[in-house]
Amino acid sequence: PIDFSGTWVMETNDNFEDYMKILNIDLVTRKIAIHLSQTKVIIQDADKLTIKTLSTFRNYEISLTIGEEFDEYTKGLDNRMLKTLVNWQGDTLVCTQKGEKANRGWKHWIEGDKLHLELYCEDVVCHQVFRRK
Ligand code: RET
Repeated sequence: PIDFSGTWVMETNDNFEDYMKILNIDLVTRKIAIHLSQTKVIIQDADKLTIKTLSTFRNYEISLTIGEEFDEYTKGLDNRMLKTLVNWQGDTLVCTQKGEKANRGWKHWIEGDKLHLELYCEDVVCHQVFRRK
C-alpha cells in the first residue's frame, strides 16, 4: 500500500467552518480554528497508523490499526465518543466514525505530491490539501 508517512503542511481548507458547525463546535473555538495552519504528522508502519493534527492552538492525535474498530474520543474537537474504523479502499484510507452524527468519517489520499483529506458529516464535506514539509 501507499505510504502516507511524513509531515504535511496545510495549503487549503475548504468548508472547515461548516464542518465545525455541523459538529456543534462552539463559536469561540471555530473563530480560532478557522485561521489555523494545521500540520499532519503521519506515521504508517504496516497496518498501524498514528495521525497527529498539530496547530498552535490545540493538537489532536489518533493511533489505530487498519481494519480494527476502536473507540475514538474526539477530545478538544466535539468531545464525542465514536466507534471508528479505518480501511483501505484501493490507495485511499477510508474512515467511518459511528456515533451520534450520521454519515461521519474521512478519506485520505495522495495525488501527485499532495495529501488530500476529505472530512464529512451528514451533508457537509470539508476538503483539505497538504504539501510535504
Ligand atoms: C483543531 C484545532 C482545534 C479545533 C478543531 C480542530 C480540528 C481537528 C480535526 C482533526 C481531524 C483529524 C483527522 C485525522 C485523520 O486524518 C485543528 C485540532 C475543531 C477536525 C480526521
